[in-house]
Amino acid sequence: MMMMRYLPLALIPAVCAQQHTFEAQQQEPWTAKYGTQTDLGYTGPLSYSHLPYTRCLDDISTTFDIAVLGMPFDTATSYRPGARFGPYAIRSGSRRQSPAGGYALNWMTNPYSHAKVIDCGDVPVNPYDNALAIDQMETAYTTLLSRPVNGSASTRTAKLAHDGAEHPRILTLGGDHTIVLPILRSLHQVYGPISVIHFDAHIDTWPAGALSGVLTEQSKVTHGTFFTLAFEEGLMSNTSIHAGIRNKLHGPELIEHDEEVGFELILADDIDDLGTDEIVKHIRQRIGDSPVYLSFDIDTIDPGQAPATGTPEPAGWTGRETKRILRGLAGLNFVGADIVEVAPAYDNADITGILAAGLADDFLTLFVTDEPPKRQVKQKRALKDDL
Ligand SMILES: [Mn+2]
Repeated sequence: MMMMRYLPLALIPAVCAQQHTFEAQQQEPWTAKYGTQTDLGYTGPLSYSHLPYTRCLDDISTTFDIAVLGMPFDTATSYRPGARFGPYAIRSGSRRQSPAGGYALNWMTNPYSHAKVIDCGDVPVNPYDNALAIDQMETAYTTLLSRPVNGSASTRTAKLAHDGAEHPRILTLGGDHTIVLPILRSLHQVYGPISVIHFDAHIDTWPAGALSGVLTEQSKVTHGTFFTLAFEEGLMSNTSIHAGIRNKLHGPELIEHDEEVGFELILADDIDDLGTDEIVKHIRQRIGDSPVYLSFDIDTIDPGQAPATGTPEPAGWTGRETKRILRGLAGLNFVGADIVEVAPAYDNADITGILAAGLADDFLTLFVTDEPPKRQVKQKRALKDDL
């Protein structure tokens, strides 16, 4: 492969012509000379990691184990809007990813080789009526969740749902964080109350109406109140956990409320005292064997590495630290995942979209692996000896 890269172009037709004799005469010139028309990293229609793209809401004939689904909704944000372009930005950031080149050294596996993963496109979310949009997102999620799994031989499936069936897993590309409310409503129909691992700079458990001030039924539903609403609706168990929190509050009473909503708190600063391994242990102990949903707000990451988000907070975790924590969570009973709040209008050189795509690949790997990778790290001393 590397040799071909440096082969003078003029030689390629001659070499190929020798390889293709009778067969070549039966084929069109491109195929005869160059074989398959493959997409390069920077070419082709845009889908997540160059996966097959299907409008799954219409097409009931395409089966899958894992669906990537966009929810371009951003009309319940408190500060900078723009996450409706999140699915586009994450797909664009994934252009150098592909199933063929998906082997991750730190995971020691390729998630695409374990399951049939496809890009199901975007829910055509109404941008003028939030109640309608939220119903559309729930309906779309339930539509895909109800489909039979493809059943690829080596797929690790989530434990059977309380309806006794296996269900596909959906990786959702947001959208502002409000999209989790319709997702939890849909998952509840299948799994009952579930735990949530919530990576975020903010707790997102504000009391209903705390952000909007004026209490109308719709203004309660925002990207900072959705967990409170989900808990009040009985969608979540009381064993959820936040990770990466560092927002300021009106007072400590909001943390009491956060506990009532079912969350334990891991602050961004805790990584300095506990380290990544202890954070992993905390999360695993909290979740146990429960069906668990992974919700990841890109503002978990320091704005220096992920500036393109609606409510950036300084002094967050790095991409590398976060990815290490994620690998430690392999084997938990993940029933779905999302990455939200990517708003590319505020990006520089696509860095947020590229990082979000890399994190999304880790979520896919969490769906198909049974335990954290056991990579042997060369000891410093041994490394020194080699030199
Ligand atoms: Mn959030």
